[in-house]
Amino acid sequence: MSAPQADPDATPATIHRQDYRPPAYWVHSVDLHFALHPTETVVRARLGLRRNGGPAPLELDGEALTLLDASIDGVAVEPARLQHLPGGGLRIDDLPAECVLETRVRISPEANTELSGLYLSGGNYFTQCEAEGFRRITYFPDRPDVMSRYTVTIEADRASCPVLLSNGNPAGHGELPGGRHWAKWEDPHPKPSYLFALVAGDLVAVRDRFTTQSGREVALAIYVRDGDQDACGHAMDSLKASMRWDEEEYGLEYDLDVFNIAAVSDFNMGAMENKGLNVFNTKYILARPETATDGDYEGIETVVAHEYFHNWTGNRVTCRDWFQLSLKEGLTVFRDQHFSEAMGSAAVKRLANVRRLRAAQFPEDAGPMAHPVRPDSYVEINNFYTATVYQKGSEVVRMMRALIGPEAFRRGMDLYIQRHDNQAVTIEDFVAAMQDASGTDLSRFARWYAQAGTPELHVTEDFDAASGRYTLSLAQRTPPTPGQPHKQPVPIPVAMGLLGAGGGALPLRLRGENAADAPAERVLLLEEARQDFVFEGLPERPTPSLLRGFSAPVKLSGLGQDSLGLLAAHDSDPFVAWESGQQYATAAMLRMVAQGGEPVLGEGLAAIAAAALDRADSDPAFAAEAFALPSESFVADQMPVADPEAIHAVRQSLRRQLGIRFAPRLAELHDRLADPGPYRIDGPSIGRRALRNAALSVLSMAPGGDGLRRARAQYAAGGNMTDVLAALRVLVDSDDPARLDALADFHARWRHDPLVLDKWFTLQATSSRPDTLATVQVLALHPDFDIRNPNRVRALVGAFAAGNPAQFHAASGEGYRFLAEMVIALDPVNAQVAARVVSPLTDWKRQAEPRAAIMRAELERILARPGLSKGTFEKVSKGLALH
Ligand code: B3K
Ligand code: ZN
Repeated sequence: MSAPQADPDATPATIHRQDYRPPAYWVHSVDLHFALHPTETVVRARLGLRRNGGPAPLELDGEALTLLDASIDGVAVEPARLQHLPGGGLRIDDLPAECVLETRVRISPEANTELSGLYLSGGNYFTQCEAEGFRRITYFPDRPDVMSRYTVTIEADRASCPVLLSNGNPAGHGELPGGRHWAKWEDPHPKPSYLFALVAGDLVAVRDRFTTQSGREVALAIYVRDGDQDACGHAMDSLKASMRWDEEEYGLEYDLDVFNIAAVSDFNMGAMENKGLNVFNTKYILARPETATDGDYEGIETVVAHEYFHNWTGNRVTCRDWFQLSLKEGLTVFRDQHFSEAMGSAAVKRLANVRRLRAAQFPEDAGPMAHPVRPDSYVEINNFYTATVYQKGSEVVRMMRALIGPEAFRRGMDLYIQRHDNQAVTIEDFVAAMQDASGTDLSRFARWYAQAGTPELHVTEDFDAASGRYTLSLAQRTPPTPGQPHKQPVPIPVAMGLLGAGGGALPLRLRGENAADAPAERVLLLEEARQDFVFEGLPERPTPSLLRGFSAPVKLSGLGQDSLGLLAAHDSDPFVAWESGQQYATAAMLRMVAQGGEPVLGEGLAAIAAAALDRADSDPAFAAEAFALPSESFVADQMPVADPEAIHAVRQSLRRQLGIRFAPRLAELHDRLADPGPYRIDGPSIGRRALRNAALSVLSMAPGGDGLRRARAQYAAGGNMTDVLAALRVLVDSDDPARLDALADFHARWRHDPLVLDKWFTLQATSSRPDTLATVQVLALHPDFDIRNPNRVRALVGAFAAGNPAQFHAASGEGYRFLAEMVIALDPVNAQVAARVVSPLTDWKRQAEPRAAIMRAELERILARPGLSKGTFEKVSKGLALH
C-alpha cells in the first residue's frame, strides 16, 4: 500500500492558533508492540478509539511509514477504505463511535537521520517524539490534546539489545526463541504521544534510590554506554536535588516506581522529558573534572532539573496545542532557574540568565522571526522552541510571581494543578489559576503573552532641590514586529531604589505617603505608556537604581554615564551594579565605534574594571562577570546597522589596554586564585576559576607580558577541563607558535571523547584570529566532522555563525557562503538542525551593504533548493520577508 507523496515544492501551509478544533476521536488506550530491527522494525499499534461528538472521519498522522495491514475490532480493513492523505497520514470514514483500530507498519530506524521518531545511534535505539515525531513511529492523532494510557511491549535481539525501556513502570519480561527477548512497560498516567519514549540497546545503568515525602520508593537509573558510568554522579545528584526541591517548594512528588534517564550522543536538542524515561543528550549527563567545564556542570544541573520539573508542568498538566508551548516551557524554565538560584549564588546565576536572554531573545524579538510568547501561527512547530517561548516565557512567569507575591503564586500553582491534572490546557487556564488564587486582575498582564517585541523603557528625571521633590518619569514603547504594527502598553514591574551621591540608599516616600515607613526599595508598576512617580523628602539629587534583579525583560535607556558609573560602583543590587557597568561600557564602545580612530580606555571604564577587581575576594564570580566587557554581539545589537569588524577592533583594543593597565593585579589574581586542592564543583570554587581565567585572558592580551607563558603552563599542567580550555582559548586566539602543538595535543588526547572533541571544534570556530574562516572551512572536511551528529554541527557551524560575529560577517561574504552551503548539505539530512543553524543569515537587515545583499543572495540560494524542508523554508522565507 503506497501513499501519495505531497508535492515537494508546494508552499508549506501555515497553521493558525485560531483554527484549533477538538479532535474528532479520543484515543483512551494505546497498546504498542515493537519488533526491533535496524532497517525493518515492525510496530503494531492497537488504539482504543472513542468518538468525541457527532460522526466524523478519523484522521491519523503518519510520516515515513510503510503500512502492512489494518483491522477494526479484529476485522481486516480493505485497503480501499484507507484514504492516504498528502504528507503521509490516513483517513478512515464511517467508524463506529467506539472501536479498536489496529495497524502494523514497518519503519527503518537506520535510515532515520532526522533523529525524530525511532532512530539508531551507535547501534542503540532511541526515540524523540516532541513535537511531531510519534507519527514517524505509527499512525496516530499526533497532537498533544489526545491523551492515552500506554502499554508497550518491546522485542529485540538479546545480545545486541540487553536493555529494553519505555515509559511508566516495568510490567514483565521474558525470553523468546532465536536469541530474542521482550519487556513490557505500563504507564498508568494518560499522556500525549509526544511524551512516548523507547530506548533499547547495549547500555549500562548507574543506579540510586529516592524516597518521596509520602514514602514512595523510586528506583533511579541513568543508562549510558559502558565506560561512562563514572561520569554520571553529578547528573544523579542533580536529579535527587530537584526531586527534593519540587516537594519542598511546590509539594509536588514523583508519581511512578522508576525514573529512568538514557543518554545519547546523537540528539537534536538538550534533553526530553518523556514520562518516566527522560532521554538526554550526553552533553547534559556526562561530566568528569578532566572532561567537563564548570559551565557543563552547571548545564547538567539545570537541564536535569528542567526535565524532572516537566513531570508536573508539562506531563501531568500538558498543552492543548503547540501554540501553548510556553505553558510548559516558560513555566518550567522559571522553575529550573529558581532551583538553580537556590542551589548556588542566586545573584550570579541571575546575571548569567539575563545575559543569555539578551544574547538570544532580544535579537529574536527584533528580527524577522519575532513572535509572541504564545505565537499566533507557525509553519514548522520545531522552529518555535525559541528563546522567546522559553526564556521570555520564564520572565513573564517571574514577573507574575513578583506582582502577586510568592505565597499567592504558590496557591496559584496548587490551584492550576488541582484543576487541570491529566488535562491538556491553555495559557489562559494558567493565568486564570493565578488570578483566582491571588485576587489580582491579570487581564492586562496577559498582554505579555500576546505581544511580540522587547518593550523599551525610557527614564527622565526632574529634581526640585528647594522642595526635595524628585519626579521619575517612565515611558514605554514596544517597536513594531512582523504582523503586529501597533503595540499596547504592558504592565512593567520596576523594582527600584534611589542612591545619594555617596552611593547610600535614600528613603522612598511617594507623594502622599507617611515619612515613617519609607522603604529603601520598592516596586513601581508602569501600566500606561507614560507615568510619573513623585518622591518627596529627598535631601539631595538622587540617582535611580531601576529594574533591580532585572524585574522585567525590557531595555532601559535614559541614564547618563555619571549615573551608570555611580550605580556600577555602589548599588546594593548586584544586577543593577553589573548592568550599569555593562551599559557604561556599551555606550563608551559605541562612541568609539562611531568615532573611529584608536580606541582609548577612559578613566570611567578603568574605574569600573578596578571596582570589579576589588570584589575579587568577597565575590569572585561577580567580579569575573563585572570585569568582562559586553560581548561583541551585545554591542552590535544596540546599533541600527552593525559594524562587526569595528566592534571587534574596539573590544580587542580595550582588552589589550585593560591587560596593560591591570597587569600586576591580574597576574597576582592568576597566581593566588589557583585551586587550593582537588577540583570542587561548588559556587566559590567555580567563581574563583572564572575570575582567574578572566584575568589570564585579559593579561595575555598585553604585549610583552607573561600571559602567554602562563597559558602554556596552565595548559600543560592539565588538571580540570575548565582551566585547560581557558588556557587553550588564550593560545588559540594568539599568534603563539605553541598553539598548533597544543591543538594537536588536545586532539590526540581526546579524539575518542565526542563531547571533548566538540570543544576542540568550537575553540577554533570562535577564535578571534583573522584566519578563522579558512580554519573552519578546513575543519568542515576533517574526518572527525560528521554532519549527521547535531552536537558536532553545532560545535563547528553553529559556534562559528552565531558565536564569531567578526569572522562570520567577514567583508568577503565567505562566511555567509560557508553557512549557506552547510545548510544546503544539512537540510536533507536533518532539517530541524538545518533550520536552527541558518538563523544568523537571516539578520541581514542590521548589516550594511554590500554584506546585506550577499546575505540575501545566500538566502535566495537556499530557498531555491528543490525539496527544501518546511522548517528551513519558514526561517529563510521569513528572513527574506517573503512569507
Ligand atoms: N521539550 C523538549 C524540547 C523538544 C524540542 C522539539 N523540537 C525539551 C525541553 O524543553 O525540556
Ligand atoms: Zn522544557
